[in-house]
Amino acid sequence: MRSVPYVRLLLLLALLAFFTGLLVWLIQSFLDLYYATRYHPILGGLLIAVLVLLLLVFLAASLYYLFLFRRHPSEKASEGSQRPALPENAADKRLVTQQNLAQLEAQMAQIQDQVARAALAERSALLAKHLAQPQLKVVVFGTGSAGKTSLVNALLGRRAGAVGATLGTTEAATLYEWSLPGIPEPVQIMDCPGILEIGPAGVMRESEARAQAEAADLLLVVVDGDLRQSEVDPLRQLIALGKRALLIFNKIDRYTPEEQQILLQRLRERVAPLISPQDVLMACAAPAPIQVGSQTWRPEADVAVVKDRIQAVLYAEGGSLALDNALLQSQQLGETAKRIIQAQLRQQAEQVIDRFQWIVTGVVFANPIPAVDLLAIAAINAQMVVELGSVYGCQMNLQQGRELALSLAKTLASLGLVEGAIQLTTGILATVAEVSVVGFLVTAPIQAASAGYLTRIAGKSFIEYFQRNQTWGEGGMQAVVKAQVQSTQKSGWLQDFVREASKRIFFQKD
Ligand SMILES: Nc1nc2c(ncn2[C@@H]2O[C@H](COP(=O)(O)OP(=O)(O)OP(=O)(O)O)[C@@H](O)[C@H]2O)c(=O)[nH]1
Ligand SMILES: [Mg+2]
Repeated sequence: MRSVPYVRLLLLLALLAFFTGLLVWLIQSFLDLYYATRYHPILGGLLIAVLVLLLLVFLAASLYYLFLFRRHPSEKASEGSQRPALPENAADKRLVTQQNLAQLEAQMAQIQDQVARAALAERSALLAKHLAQPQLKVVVFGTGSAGKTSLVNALLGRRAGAVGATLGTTEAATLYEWSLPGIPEPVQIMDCPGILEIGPAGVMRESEARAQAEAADLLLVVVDGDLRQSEVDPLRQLIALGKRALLIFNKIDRYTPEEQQILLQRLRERVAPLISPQDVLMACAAPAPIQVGSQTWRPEADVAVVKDRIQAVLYAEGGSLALDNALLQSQQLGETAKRIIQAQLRQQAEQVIDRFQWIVTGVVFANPIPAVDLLAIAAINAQMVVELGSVYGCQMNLQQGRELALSLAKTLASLGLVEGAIQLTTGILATVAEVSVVGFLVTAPIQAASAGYLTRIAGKSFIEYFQRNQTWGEGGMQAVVKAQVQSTQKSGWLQDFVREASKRIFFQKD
């Protein structure tokens, strides 16, 4: 990957050298011409004028491309920053969260899937409740058997969850009330299943743990040794969401004091600057029993440093952590609702396309002509455009639909898609039909199936157009159409369609 910029630079230098050579040759040629014609009153002046004009055009083109190049990075930067900047003060955070929740109400009204709508409504009501009466949720997150449950038990001072030497002891996230003196808000602590475990059950548990971590006000990330890169990555993602985290180095009784210090230092370096050094702490949540002669001594858990730090963080930042979290949750709920609505609209739009592709196929089959008639197809597609527009909330009349359908038909023709469609459908029909596919008899199925296929490509392209607020994007209509052709061919849709059309229309036995 790193070699790409060098290759580009070399190419640029080679091009520059080439164009400089061309320019020198051009100037030389002009000078030769000028010397040859300098005593001619008109020709000499004309040559100078052409030369000046050419130079001006060259200068203008260079300036234009320089402008494009300079504009590009800033545009990219604005695309990259997907997350909107968070408001600074508490009142604004609260206000934006409330606005997001109000917007969510409107989004939910559009969702037809009752189950999805009820789930969103429940989460939204819970969030509104938390906004009115803040609660603080501390989520314990980390790899399997790192001692998460042991830490929760030690912090709560009771045996709340089951502890075991094998991975996957905790199968579901569990929430406990935690009375922490000095914190105004009620505090809860959640024990999560471990991450990075193999097998389908492990993957499911991990996704639950991640979802819980995303909803945390404060994260306790538990490790029992050096952090692996695979552990740093999820942590990085959570912190990028704005999560406040403490890193707990547990099971320190397994190391000598010198080893503990070396490991602690290494952990602090690994997570800097995501987590500051004072938030990387050592703990001994369930020390191993020690055999002294015939006696077994069970040392006490030591999590005092961790508890003190949690208290200090929640006391100083609890209110703002809860607000940040509520804001994040409200944004995520909005994004979820948006995704559901988009999928719903796409499904409705697909139904429209489905209907029109069969209408076009039927009409063309009933009125076969020697060639695929794009104008006739466009006339029917005009109505499809109007209906697709209305799915995406864009009211247009039949005339506007006709214009769009016509310009798309022209693009289909210019891309050679009509010939392509005929070739493809002929090939498929040859395998589908029992009779050999030659002669006039099969012209109608070929024309009809091609017309149905082109209607689908047109319809799918229009979905993209309406989804992008009635624009074709950077590559224009051609790029959208090409992408639809590729994805339709990859999906094997045409084979199924021709087979289905053969059964339903072309070769139906009645
Ligand atoms: N030596 C030592 N062992 C510990 C310590 N904390 C936990 N353990 C042991 O580590 C093992 C795993 O502990 P758990 O608390 O069940 O770990 P977990 O992270 O909740 O594990 P899962 O729920 O399976 O993901 C148990 O055998 C604990 O006794 C510690 O501080 N020192
Ligand atoms: Mg556990």
